[in-house]
Amino acid sequence: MEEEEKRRQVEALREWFERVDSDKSGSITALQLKRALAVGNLDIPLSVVEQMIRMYDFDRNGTMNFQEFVALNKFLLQLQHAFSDFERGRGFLLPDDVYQASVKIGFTLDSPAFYSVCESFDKSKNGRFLLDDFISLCIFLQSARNLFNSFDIAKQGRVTLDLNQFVYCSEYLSNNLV
Ligand SMILES: [Ca+2]
Repeated sequence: MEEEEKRRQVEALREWFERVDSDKSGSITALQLKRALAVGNLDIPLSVVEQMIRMYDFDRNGTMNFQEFVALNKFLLQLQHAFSDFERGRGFLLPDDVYQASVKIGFTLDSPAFYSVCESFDKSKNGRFLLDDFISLCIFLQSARNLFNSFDIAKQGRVTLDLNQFVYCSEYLSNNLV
């Protein structure tokens, strides 16, 4: 039964993927993905969609094949569930909910760092985070974490950067800001 359910989900994903892949190239571009998300009422800036693709572009060809898309979708579902757990029927999260939801996903930032990042993703500057704001924020946190881990080879939760590396990181992360 569970197998059957899984198979159906993959099939539905495959159908979605093929619709998004409008030129039938077997992979989807950032622009195609952005448009498809917009159809689902998610207004995600192109820079963030590009980052989503970079995070799961395992073969590094700049686009998303079905397998890569399945991995990305898994992460997006996790974000969606965390969002639903804390939106309490309002359709948006307040900064404290965003904090709790992000802890649930596994981000463990101290409050000052967290609230400062939070502020930059509050598009409408009213302290309300819609699902697309929340996704953009989490994509930023996740790519910051990936970047950090790539330097934290000894896994000590701490990195030493020289100026070149620092400039590289700043550049890399500022591309992910909305
Ligand atoms: Ca790819």
